[in-house]
Amino acid sequence: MAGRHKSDGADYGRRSILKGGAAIALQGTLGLAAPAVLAASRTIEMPFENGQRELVAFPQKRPLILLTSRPPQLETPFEVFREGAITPNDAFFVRYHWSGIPTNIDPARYRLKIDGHVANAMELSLRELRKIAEPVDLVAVNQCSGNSRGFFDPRVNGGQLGNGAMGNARWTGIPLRALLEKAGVRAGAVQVSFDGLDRSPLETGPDFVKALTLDHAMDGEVMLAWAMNGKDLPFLNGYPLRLVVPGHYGTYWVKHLSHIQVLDKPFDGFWMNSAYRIPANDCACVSPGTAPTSTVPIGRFNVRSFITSHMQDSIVPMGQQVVVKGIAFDGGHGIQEVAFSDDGGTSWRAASLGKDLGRYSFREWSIAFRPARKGNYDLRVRAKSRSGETQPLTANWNPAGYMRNVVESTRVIVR
Ligand SMILES: Nc1nc2c(c(=O)[nH]1)N[C@H]1C(S)=C(S)[C@@H](COP(=O)(O)O)O[C@H]1N2
Ligand SMILES: [Mo]
Repeated sequence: MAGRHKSDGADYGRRSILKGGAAIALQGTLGLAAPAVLAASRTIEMPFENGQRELVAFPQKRPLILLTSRPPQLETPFEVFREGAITPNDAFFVRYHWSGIPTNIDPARYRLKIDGHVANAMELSLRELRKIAEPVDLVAVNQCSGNSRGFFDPRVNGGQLGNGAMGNARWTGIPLRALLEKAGVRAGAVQVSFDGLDRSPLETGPDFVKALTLDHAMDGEVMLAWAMNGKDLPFLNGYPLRLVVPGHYGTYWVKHLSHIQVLDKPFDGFWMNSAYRIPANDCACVSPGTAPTSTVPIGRFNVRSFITSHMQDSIVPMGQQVVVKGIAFDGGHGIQEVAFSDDGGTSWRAASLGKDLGRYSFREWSIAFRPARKGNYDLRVRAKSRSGETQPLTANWNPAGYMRNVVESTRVIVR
């Protein structure tokens, strides 16, 4: 599960954060100029081979697990999920594909363009956009398709992520539907595409553009969001505006949104046609080491659950009651039940569910655990969604390392 911290003795973390804080006094400026911002404070060991990572504080972020710095790709240290059901903005993971990310956005000059198969093509300022509809709030998990990829066996290419490429936040914005209605979708429209301000540094690199079916885009739940947990979006999470696609993998949650196009034929760009595709079967899986014969674009999350109160090899006192806690979520049906096992999955009992923040949110759970003997215990949790979907006991495999949701095992040591 989550890694262990190792101090390298030099505590640059605090200085980095202060420098970062000063550099981003202006909300719309990333402030990556100061090299000290990138000073590593600690390292962390992910529990798989070649898992050593630096913890680095980028602007507006506490030290996070560094995958790459150009573009910034940062994973949330798993311990953060102990802080509660909402992931703090400064700890929320960051994922980009191209290094050509915006570093300075003037909110007064920012415009969102909507055109294509519409009656009224428009360019809207943030102020105009906010006036289109009453703001809505939704708590929803954002999770990268490749979250937990580092655990795949056999190993697969791509960012070697632990379980921290996910986060849960309260998003504020307007329904995408309101904008589409204002623009007037014309008969014959089938899809809507979304582009942000980032670009490939190479001319040959395909721009990061994603598409949704028109029905999905019009479902009233997909949001144009400008706030996260009551604050402006952190720059690296898509300031000043991003798409929120509840229950769907992060790849669709386009950041620094700049251009929405209504299409009268299916979008055929690289990031829909070649990337982010899964085997076209129920488990989105193939036998390890083989290639799927047909694929479809990735869609909704499968169901997952985690223990957050106890890390691998935590010490638990014998004969005393401790409370084991964690989180569960799925692609939008909501969590029906979370089963807990302290014997490696031989016997299970139901955990209590915490406050319901909505069917797209992390759902907290907890259960009492009183170990009667000394030694190692293999703790497991298995969530079931309201649609009856549950987690597999052995991991599914696919070549891109997407959608891992095997029942996790956390070993604790009772003394
Ligand atoms: N503009 C832009 N938006 C993007 C991406 C990107 O590369 N560029 N990556 C997507 C992917 S794959 C993920 S997982 C999410 C991650 O959101 P976050 O960086 O706010 O955590 O952003 C999505 N939106
Ligand atoms: Mo992603």
